[in-house]
Amino acid sequence: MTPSIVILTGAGISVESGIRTFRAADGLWEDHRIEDVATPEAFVRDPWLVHRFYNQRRQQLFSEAVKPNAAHYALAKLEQARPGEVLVITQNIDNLHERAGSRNLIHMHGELLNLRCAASEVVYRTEQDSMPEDLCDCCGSGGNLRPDIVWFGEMPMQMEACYQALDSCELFLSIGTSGNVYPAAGFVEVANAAGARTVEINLEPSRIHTAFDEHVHAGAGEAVPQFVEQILRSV
Ligand code: BV8
Repeated sequence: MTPSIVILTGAGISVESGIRTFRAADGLWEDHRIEDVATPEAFVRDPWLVHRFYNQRRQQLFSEAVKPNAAHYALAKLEQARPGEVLVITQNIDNLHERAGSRNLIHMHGELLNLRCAASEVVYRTEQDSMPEDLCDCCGSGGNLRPDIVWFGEMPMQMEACYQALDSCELFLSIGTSGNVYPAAGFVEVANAAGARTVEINLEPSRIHTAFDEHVHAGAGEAVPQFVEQILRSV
């Protein structure tokens, strides 16, 4: 059953869970532009810096202060109420959607809790810090493990599944994304071409707000549960 409701989420849905957005950090981390830390070239240039960047963000997930918020729970409730009809595609690499109960979920930019062997492509689940010299079980040597994250200039994950769902959806909901990063920022045009109703829920108009039929400019924690109730009250 192809989902009739496709939901794209970005860093804004996790703000009320205590995770900073890219733009709020002015795109900077330890005085590095995010685009300079989250690239394959950065990893070759300074693997310790890049591992540290992701170790810090991974450890945040285990802090008492970081947990799913009402927006994550509302999307999980919608999926449970409409089995098979809802797909969440998240740009986020945190695990808040899963912890809230979402199951039909694509992490198009990868996951903080996964490492990948660059040689064998084997993916390893981890909650620990990673270091460049870590050995991987598949090769038994060091230096091949990297965050299983899509960096700038790399192809996002499961794009065929994303486009297949977008091509036939009836409702496309974009939540908490500035519309700066492609190909995610182009999803609304695919949904428009499929004749879907397109809605943007974001604190402020995104860079691509004119592409949407409807807009709700408010915090996700308040706006998403309300929007989900509206859907559940309709047919
Ligand atoms: C690709 C993982 C091609 C990493 C991320 C030059 C060279 C190479 C590529 C490019 C280039 N120029 C352009 C590109 C394309 C590039 C791109 O789009 N760059 C941008 C900067 C111009 N894209 C890529 O490189 C992509 N790959 O093009 O591959 C290719 C083709 C064929 C074969 C091979 C390759 C890959 C992009 C993925 C990069 N990885 N994440 C990591 O996380 O460390 S992207 C990263 O930034 C996030 O995942 C997220 O996607 C993005 C940040 O965007 P948002 O989620 O929107 O977050 P942001 O902070 O921007 O906005 C938050 C919004 O929330 C704000 O609007 C705010 O108002 C709102 N908000 C705040 N609080 C709330 C709220 N809303 C609601 N409620 C609240 N409470």
